[in-house]
Amino acid sequence: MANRATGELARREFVRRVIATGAGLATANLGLAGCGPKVAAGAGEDLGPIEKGLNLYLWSDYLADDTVPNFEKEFGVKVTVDTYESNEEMAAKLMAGASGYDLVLPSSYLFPVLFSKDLLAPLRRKYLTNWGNVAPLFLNPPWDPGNAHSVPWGWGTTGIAYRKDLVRERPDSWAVFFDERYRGKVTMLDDLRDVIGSFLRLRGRSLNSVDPAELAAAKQDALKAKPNLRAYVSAPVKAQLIAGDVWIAQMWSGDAQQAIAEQPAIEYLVPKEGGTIFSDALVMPRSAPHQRAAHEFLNYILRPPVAAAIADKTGYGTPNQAALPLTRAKVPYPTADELGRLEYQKDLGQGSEQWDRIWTEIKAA
Ligand code: SPD
Repeated sequence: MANRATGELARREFVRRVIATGAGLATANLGLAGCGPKVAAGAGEDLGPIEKGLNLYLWSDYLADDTVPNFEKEFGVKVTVDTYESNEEMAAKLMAGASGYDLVLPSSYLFPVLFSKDLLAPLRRKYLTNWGNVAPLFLNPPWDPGNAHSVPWGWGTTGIAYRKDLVRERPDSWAVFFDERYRGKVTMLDDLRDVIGSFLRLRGRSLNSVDPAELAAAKQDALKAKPNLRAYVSAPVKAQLIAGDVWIAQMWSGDAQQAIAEQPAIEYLVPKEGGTIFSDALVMPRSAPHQRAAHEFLNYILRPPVAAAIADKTGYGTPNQAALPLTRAKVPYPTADELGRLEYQKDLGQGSEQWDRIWTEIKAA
């Protein structure tokens, strides 16, 4: 199935582009002031014996095939996995009171919202004996001081994947979505932050802008692109790109690498105007019913071979320093300088309503 050699080449190209584009987590301006957690790392009593079940709520296509089966076998725990396609879908479910989940996997910009609703339990570091494998870049991030509530899972970028056998010119600008030659053959992510954010970047604006005029312009751009789009679609676009039904797709880097592994004619790039860099991390809701099993799972994914297998299967960068030499692609971490043209998504605060309204209008048009 996967063409490993070509996949590795494409990954190196991805890394080269991240490196050519891409500020350390600790220095990134994430707009998180006043949004921090209320409890310090390691707080809480002992968790007791491991439970028999574990309920995960994760982004789709973000596991290696053997991650869950091997954990179930070793720990005698039955794991259920529900998946989602966007941070907003997951947050809506948690905020509506979904209570059975033990671990969920938000991107960094969602942390202030989850903290503001007091949804996250502090982690007991004493159960995380493999914590020392986390790369320094992912320690003490601004969105979770002291990593008190999260274990980093993966990082990546938002860019463009395209079929180089079907598209003559390299689509290295977000403006490609205006090109009528590709009508019906292009898709954008079903994700308001990435769609509106990319048109803000096209005009040289921050992808976290809450300026009404800048957002109005981004909306107009999105409406201009919409007639060309086959759909707003996230992870499921992989199959359409592999089949050649879609030629150009806004995609997350790892999902693009998964498609490249199946179809070597696909290439991934970060547009010249720049784009998103994201970091996703596992967190435990306060309502988690299986907290000891959750900690065992967190410690398990901190094992280098487990983290390496996840990175290799999913195409996302691993925050696990000890796993890096075990991965086929050995994706190095971006430096502060390299991150210059990439931007972390921030919580939009009061601006969220404006973004939501614009997104609803775009989708309804
Ligand atoms: N299939 C896994 C996708 C993970 C994407 N996470 C971050 C998205 C940021 N907009």
